[in-house]
Amino acid sequence: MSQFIEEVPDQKVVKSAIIFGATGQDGSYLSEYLLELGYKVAGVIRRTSTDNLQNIRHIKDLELIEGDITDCAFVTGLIDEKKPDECYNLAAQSHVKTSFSQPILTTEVNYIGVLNILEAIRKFSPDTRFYQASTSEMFGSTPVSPRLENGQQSENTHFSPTSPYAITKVAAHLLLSVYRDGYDLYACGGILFNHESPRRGANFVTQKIVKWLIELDKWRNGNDMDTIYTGEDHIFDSVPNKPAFPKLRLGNLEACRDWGHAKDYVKAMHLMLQQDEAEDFIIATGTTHSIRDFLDKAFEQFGILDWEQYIVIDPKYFRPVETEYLCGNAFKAREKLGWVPEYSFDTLVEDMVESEISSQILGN
Ligand code: NAP
Ligand code: G4F
Repeated sequence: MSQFIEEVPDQKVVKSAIIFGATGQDGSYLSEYLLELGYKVAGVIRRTSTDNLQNIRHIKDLELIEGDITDCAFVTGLIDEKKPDECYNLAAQSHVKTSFSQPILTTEVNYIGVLNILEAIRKFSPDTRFYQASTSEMFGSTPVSPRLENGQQSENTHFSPTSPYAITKVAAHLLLSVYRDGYDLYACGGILFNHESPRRGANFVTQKIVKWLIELDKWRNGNDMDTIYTGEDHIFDSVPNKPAFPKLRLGNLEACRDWGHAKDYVKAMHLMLQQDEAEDFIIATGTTHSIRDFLDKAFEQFGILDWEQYIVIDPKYFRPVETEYLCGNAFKAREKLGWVPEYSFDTLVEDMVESEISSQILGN
């Protein structure tokens, strides 16, 4: 039994969980979700010189523990001390483009970090159930057809990673079956397709677009688009002496992603650890959209239909190799976990835009 399980007054046993990567998008939603379910939750956060707590500051009852997943002594000590019922590894260098410029760091965090946790669980807390944040990026350049059934990647689709990030995730994912089969650990890989939310990091494409639109809207300040004209890199207003506004600079607009909402996806993580046997699952919406589609929908929220004139294609944002097409088949998760997403592509974009507008009004 977990050492930090406590008997609560009504005698119910409280489950315990550790979340590595608690400050991130998923870590913050998962912390909230597990606390709502009555878990005792400890979140691992990195010591930083600047604020990284914006996603979790509001969460009461989340125990914060400073540490780094690459520090074997820290990870081992933590797992040994807490012996949690469940351990979720959401910590990662999670930006695909950054993994091309920082491949060693990406490997240390995304692969060695996972080994540190698995070894600690194996040696000191073998009853702990482990969730690893695997990713659709592992499918990489899998051709759309004829290998894909219905144009969707499933648990049977082979991995063909196209970035250092994806390779670290494949390596970590392969460790899971080794620890399952070799040491009888309960270790699951959630192969999650892209999921976004108001808490998405600002340098992922969806949030980058939404945040730029909010700034454009503030700059417009009630002026309609008729009074605005565009140059090569900037947008100009007919109001005299008003500074020009920089256009939105993006890379590849043709790539397709299966975008869901992080709030739906953290529920699937939890479900995966409640099964009789540990298995890997695809978590996805089953629909895919290009970056162009996202631009259509996001600009439409601001009444702008001709978004092309506000965009600059900048080679800086292209990757050396691109994952062009992702669309997931979550049939197994639906059947075995009973998991069905609540958000659609449209409601996801609306939530991101509306939340950003509200947080601007509230000054958060
Ligand atoms: P995220 O917002 O970038 O969060 C990553 C978290 O990892 C942050 O809390 C970060 O801390 C922490 N971290 C980074 N390096 C660390 C280290 N050395 N030690 C300890 N913590 C460290 O990512 P996310 O979108 O929530 O994704 C969660 C996980 O799912 C990641 O593993 C990601 O690769 C994977 N994934 C994401 C998606 C998606 O679409 N979101 C899809 C599939 C898989 P700081 O706040 O201090 O930076
Ligand atoms: O938003 P992105 O950076 O996400 P990406 O590369 O798909 O990775 C995310 O999803 C993965 C799951 O499939 C996770 F494993 C990973 O941790 C992360 O959460 O880019 C999405 C697409 C790419 O095709 C990229 O080339 O948008 C394209 N893009 C076009 N312009 C851009 C930009 N991406 C970014 N970040 N910035 C741009 O300016």
